[in-house]
Amino acid sequence: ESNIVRPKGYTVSYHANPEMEKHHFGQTHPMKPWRLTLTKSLVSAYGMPFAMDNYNTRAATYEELKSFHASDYLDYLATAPPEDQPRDIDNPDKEVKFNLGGSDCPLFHGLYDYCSMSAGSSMDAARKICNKQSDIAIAWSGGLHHAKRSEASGFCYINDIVLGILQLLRCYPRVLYIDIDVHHGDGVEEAFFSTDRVMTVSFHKYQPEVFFPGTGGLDDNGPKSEHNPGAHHAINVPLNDGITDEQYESLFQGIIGKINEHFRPSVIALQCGADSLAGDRLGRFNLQVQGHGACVAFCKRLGIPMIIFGGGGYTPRNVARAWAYETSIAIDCQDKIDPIIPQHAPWREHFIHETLFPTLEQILGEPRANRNTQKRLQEIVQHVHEQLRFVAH
Ligand code: VJV
Ligand code: CA
Ligand code: ZN
Repeated sequence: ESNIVRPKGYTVSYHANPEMEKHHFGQTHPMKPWRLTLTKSLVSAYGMPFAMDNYNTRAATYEELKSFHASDYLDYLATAPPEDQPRDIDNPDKEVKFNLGGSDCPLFHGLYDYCSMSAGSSMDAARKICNKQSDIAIAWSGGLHHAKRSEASGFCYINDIVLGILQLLRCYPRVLYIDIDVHHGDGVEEAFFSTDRVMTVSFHKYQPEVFFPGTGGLDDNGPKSEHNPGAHHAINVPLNDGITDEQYESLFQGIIGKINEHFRPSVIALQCGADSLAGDRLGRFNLQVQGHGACVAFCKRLGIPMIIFGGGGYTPRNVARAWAYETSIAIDCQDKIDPIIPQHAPWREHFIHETLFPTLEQILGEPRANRNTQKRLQEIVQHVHEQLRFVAH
């Protein structure tokens, strides 16, 4: 597509390691690394790589991973026998301790390579932002927001976001982390609980006991002790099933706009989990590609350097649509691309409906009931604005 050209005045970079996509969590596991291949094929079919710097990234080293993770955890991750191998009789307690080997976080072949490739792409993106070689750096293979220092959780083993933000903190005073995955970004929130240099904001479905991970209530704003500079720097936006584009956009703009004024971030880290889209296998929202993308567009208009991560997303054709559209927003060609998916796009048959923007009726047949009242959404915005009175920079 010759109409896709480099944006004027700023640089967008795309960071990926094609080896990562070849890993499998298991036949019916919801996480399918292959969705990254589908995303890249759409991005390429639209000619978008011509408008970006494309980096084939290396895996993160053990030392790089150690800037957040504990070495006993990394050692076990690197050496644990895959599920179909004989069990490790010397370490019966380690799988339990590190939450490895259950159905959410299986020990699959090449696990350590997969993890270090995801982290490598995200860290490369962060470094290009630090060096000012890039203004918007895209790492769709990252966004694994549940991983803890010494524990795997919710399909996440290595927290590439925390590693990326630690890079950014070397060169920028304040980082705003925004998470639009349908799940709470608990791992990132916890990692930066005690600093006022990172503000974390997660929008998610919240229904403790029923929906993973069960944290991220409205009043969860960071430990409230006297001497904790990180108090009030965790913002949570707990939502119910069925939220629509219109509601989500107004909530996002009301909250992120205000946070931008008060916190004055020097850089944004945006996790774009696509499981908040309608029709996701695990998600419960009614967002369309347009509404999801509007969050990216809003952040871009703030005119601050930005890293864009992937995250969840369990209906691969919808993940690829959203992330391809969001790539087009980054390079400012969203109004030039044809909504009809190009004839020559590989795997075009996966995109039933053949458009980047299927309607809710096309996606769901019958839309999911919306359990979010305007009154509750206004209370949430009110609460966030009150938190921000404690935040001054
Ligand atoms: O709800 C949970 C934990 C359980 C224990 C494990 N069983 C399978 C499910 C209930 C309490 N885990 C969540 C984890 C969601 C992780 C989301 C990750 C992200 O999008 O935020 C970022 C990448 C959960 N929900 C659904 C499943 N697990 C699930 C796991 C499976 C599965 C079906 C559903 C694992 C294997 C197989 N099917 C074959
Ligand atoms: Ca979230
Ligand atoms: Zn998720």
